[in-house]
Amino acid sequence: MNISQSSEQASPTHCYPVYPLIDLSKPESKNDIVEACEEFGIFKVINHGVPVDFISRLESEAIKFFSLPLCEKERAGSSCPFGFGYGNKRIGTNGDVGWVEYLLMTINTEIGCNRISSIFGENPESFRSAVNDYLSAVKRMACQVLELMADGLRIQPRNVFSRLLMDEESDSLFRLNHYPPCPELQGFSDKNLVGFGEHTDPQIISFLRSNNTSGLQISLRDGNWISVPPDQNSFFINVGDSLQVMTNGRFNSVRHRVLANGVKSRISMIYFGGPPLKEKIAPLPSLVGGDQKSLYKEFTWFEYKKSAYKSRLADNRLLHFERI
Ligand code: GA4
Repeated sequence: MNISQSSEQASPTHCYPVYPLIDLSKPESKNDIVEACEEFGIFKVINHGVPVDFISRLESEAIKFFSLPLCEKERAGSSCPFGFGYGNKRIGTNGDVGWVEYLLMTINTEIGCNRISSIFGENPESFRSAVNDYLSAVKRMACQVLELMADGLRIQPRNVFSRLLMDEESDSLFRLNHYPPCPELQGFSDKNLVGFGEHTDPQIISFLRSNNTSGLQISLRDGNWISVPPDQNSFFINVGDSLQVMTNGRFNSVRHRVLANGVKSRISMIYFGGPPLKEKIAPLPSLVGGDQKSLYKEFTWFEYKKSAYKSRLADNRLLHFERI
């Protein structure tokens, strides 16, 4: 791919060590989580309880998969309208491109499972079990984090957010991304190539883990971009649009992007926790009233997802759902 075709010129970045670090083994972390979601919409967690072995098994499966010849990876490609399966450079279905290849999987449906078997033609079982073990541990952590969040916001019941991800109809996704090193960037510290363009995640919350290669950046409220130093032993958790709505704008669905690297491969794995399709998303009653007017119209997750998949990556998807 030609750099000049694929890279939108990324705006200048700053590198402050600012994003919050949360230790999940400390019960008082609930207040820090709320503060982090208000201020940044992203935080890093340690003592997350996801076994190192689950992480390294999945990372090796991912490396094995991305090392296959293109034609074999393409066997996991899909004709599904939402673009599940293997993807290369094209992101979504509306013309976005990036310096990335990926596997996108639904989690709770048969379709997701069937695709996994077609993805690892030779060895589906080891791949499937690596994904399942990893996801069951990440979901446990997700539940803990979302309940701490409700506690920190003083909202009852404390499963108000976590029940949406634990529901057996939860519309959650899992994504493995591979950002290959781009030789044309080597030796040019001033050149940027967009791996995955700026966007917010439409779901409730996302749990990202990567290898030790940099690339992730977040946009601060003032519009400046900052780099998030990689940490392969931690998780980065970010607020999605649906959680921004449920908290009536108190939490910030963080705009983020990934820049490609000239030398090292970046591998990331992201669990996107989404609600069931029929779930109504609206500001929680306890967060509106008095001075706090509801900022968003109610919508079902199905409606929001449909509108998100018609948008371009960088669009502000919540605009259509704001109350005027
Ligand atoms: C961003 C978050 C997830 O990666 C994703 C992405 C999806 C895709 O890659 O197909 C979208 C993007 C994401 C938001 C707007 C639409 C849909 C690409 C795109 C242009 C899987 C998701 O759910 O929304």
